[in-house]
Amino acid sequence: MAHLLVTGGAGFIGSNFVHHVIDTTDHTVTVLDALTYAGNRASLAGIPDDRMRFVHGSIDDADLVDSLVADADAVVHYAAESHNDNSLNDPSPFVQTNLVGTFTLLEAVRRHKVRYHHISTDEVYGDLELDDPAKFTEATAYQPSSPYSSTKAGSDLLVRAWVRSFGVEATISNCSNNYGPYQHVEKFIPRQITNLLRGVRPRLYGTGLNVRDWIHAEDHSTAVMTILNAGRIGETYLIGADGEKSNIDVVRLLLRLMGHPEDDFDHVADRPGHDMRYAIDATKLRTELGWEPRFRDLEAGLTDTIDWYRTHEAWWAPAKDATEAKYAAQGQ
Ligand code: NAD
Ligand code: TDX
Repeated sequence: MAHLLVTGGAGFIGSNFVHHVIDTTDHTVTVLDALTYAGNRASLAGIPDDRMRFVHGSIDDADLVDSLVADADAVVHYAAESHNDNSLNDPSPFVQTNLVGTFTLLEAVRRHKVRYHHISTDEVYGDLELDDPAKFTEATAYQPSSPYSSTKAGSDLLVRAWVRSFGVEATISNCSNNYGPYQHVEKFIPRQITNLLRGVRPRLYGTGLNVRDWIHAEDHSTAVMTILNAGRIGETYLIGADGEKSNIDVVRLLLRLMGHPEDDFDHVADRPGHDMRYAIDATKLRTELGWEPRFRDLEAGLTDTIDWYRTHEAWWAPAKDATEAKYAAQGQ
């Protein structure tokens, strides 16, 4: 039995991981989360108090972080500003949370010699051309495009330096696009599902030919647990489930699954600097650590995700109007 400090545990992927830990181990968890617009305490409902303690605070609060890290056997760091569009409007919280927050955690795990796992994204590698047979691997050079991805790339580099210079016991994972329940309605898939539930047509940026490599959040959680248990210190592991699909195909699939004509969507203004394609080669994780994804069928996964949004309007409705007002102001 161990005690994990999970940052960002009230967010989409962090809360999935906390539920996974509670359901599959006897570990206890402290969640440190600032409950920004993206955090939701309700995403952790049902977890007993003797298994999880919730601390409302920020990862850039050095004293708080120091005291929580001192009590932990391992830190799993999910907390971040996570939305590319927001980073184009105001990069400042991205620098503060993703860079200064990660620095604060690294200094604490260095002081207390605590195992650290760093959650990152495939976006640190920039993008691929549509007709390029290549995928990202652990050897791909960093070339981030947006303020979001550049701050995530910077945080990865801090981790690598703290491993090499100070002997911090860290691993890093870079995962592809996640989908599933509890994802904020600002993100592509929940935005379109909740639009359709409200009788609004889906909104596709630009041509919609951009490709994302989709993985279910539960598969992300099992991969992180595998790396935490068996990953080699200092190593980076890419996480992906061979789920490449163009945005326009995802929108058509959602429309069909929700009973609408497949061309019932609108093209809106493109995202500035919009990455064309992401694709993950997860061979290292699969062959070295034996991890395999469980959700291999995007259509089945989306069907369940649609059902979840249909039956959990109370969870997403409070954020929907403000999110759409932001998009409307930028023509999207
Ligand atoms: P999210 O926006 O849903 O959740 C982020 C959480 O972090 C929220 O609960 C928020 O309150 C919290 N947070 C933000 N700033 C904080 C601070 N200063 N101190 C403490 N808590 C703070 O994000 P997500 O989609 O769940 O992403 C989680 C992590 O996974 C991020 O590091 C992200 O870069 C990474 N990631 C996401 C994806 C994806 O597809 N969503 C893919 C790969 C990697
Ligand atoms: O309304 C929309 N219409 C649209 O066409 C929205 C919100 C998005 N898009 C496009 C932009 C992207 O090509 O859909 C794709 C996915 O968009 P997002 O959900 O914003 O994700 P992305 O920018 O790909 O980044 C996501 O994956 C990597 C997460 O938000 C990041 O946190 C993660 O690191």
